[in-house]
Amino acid sequence: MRAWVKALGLSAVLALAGCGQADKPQTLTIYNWSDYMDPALLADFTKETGIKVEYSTFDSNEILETKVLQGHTGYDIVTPSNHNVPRYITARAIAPLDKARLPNAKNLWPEVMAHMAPFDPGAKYAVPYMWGTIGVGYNVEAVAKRLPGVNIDSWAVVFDPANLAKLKDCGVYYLDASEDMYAVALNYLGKDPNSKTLADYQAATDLMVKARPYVRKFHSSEYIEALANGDICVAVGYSGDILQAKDRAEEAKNGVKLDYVIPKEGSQVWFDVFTIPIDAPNPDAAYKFLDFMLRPEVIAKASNFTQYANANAAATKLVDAEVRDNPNVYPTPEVFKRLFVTKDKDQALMREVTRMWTRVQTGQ
Ligand code: N2P
Repeated sequence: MRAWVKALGLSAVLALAGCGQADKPQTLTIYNWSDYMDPALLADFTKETGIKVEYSTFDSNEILETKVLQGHTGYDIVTPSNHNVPRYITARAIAPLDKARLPNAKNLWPEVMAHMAPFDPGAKYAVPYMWGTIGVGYNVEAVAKRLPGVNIDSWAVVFDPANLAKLKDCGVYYLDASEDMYAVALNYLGKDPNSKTLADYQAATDLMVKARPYVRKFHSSEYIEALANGDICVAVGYSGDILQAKDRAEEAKNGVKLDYVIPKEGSQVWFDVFTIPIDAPNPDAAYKFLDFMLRPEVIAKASNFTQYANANAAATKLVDAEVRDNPNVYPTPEVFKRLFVTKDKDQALMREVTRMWTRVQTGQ
């Protein structure tokens, strides 16, 4: 050993050479949907592995996709929905997975994997996390007062201006998520939710432009609190989010009674998946986290917290009965018949949808 190495001491030299990583705590950077992770699980992961988790959130696929397709996100894990994945793969924005590093993938539910197959052939890029539906969350009493005798079982509650006019004063929110909103609006109009015909999107735009004066806000996560504390009475939202709102209101004992409905005309079922960006700074930590989340006892806790179904067959029996037996979380085969999957759109159609969605939001 040279004299200066001896003088500095070996560990200092290793640190200078960038080999001293063992002393430095590792970091895992996760970008996930809001209200979508039990913080206790992140703490458990850190306790077990020593890997610190930097966790941040988004609330729409559109926000996530813009970032991920640009690259250099600094994230190790991101969580798009099924219909976004093909565009991520084409853009080479996410890395193919080394399955040997995910032994717990054996627990995944074959039926959920079959739904994902068209989006990620061979399950090469994505590990399913949670899945759920889009529907209507509503304040039972406030809506009954304004729409007496009306069954709250149709998309007409949120798309028909005659209903909306009566609900305006108590507050209606729409998701700020163009693909999700077009899918359910097209379906309500009796059109293919995966239509590639611009005239169909035009008709859905007209429908939502007419509804817009009665919509207080387009937002994809604030409706949880707003419903729970009685600030609004109706929201087009994601199943588990609305069920979380219902729980928050019950815990607050504020007299707000909420319910969630998957309208009779049918709705979208979506699957959110963990993926690793191609330039993830710490893919090793990402693999460790993914395999941790694939443990049945871990993912069951995640579902208990989020009120979304997970994609782990071995976990179903470990999920709280209250969550597992709720058809708004785990839809029965009967309910499933009404659900459709949104397919991926090419960039040209995406551009049109984004342009029309701006019209909906601005009313012009
Ligand atoms: C979580 C919403 C996730 C559902 N707040 C959208 N795919």
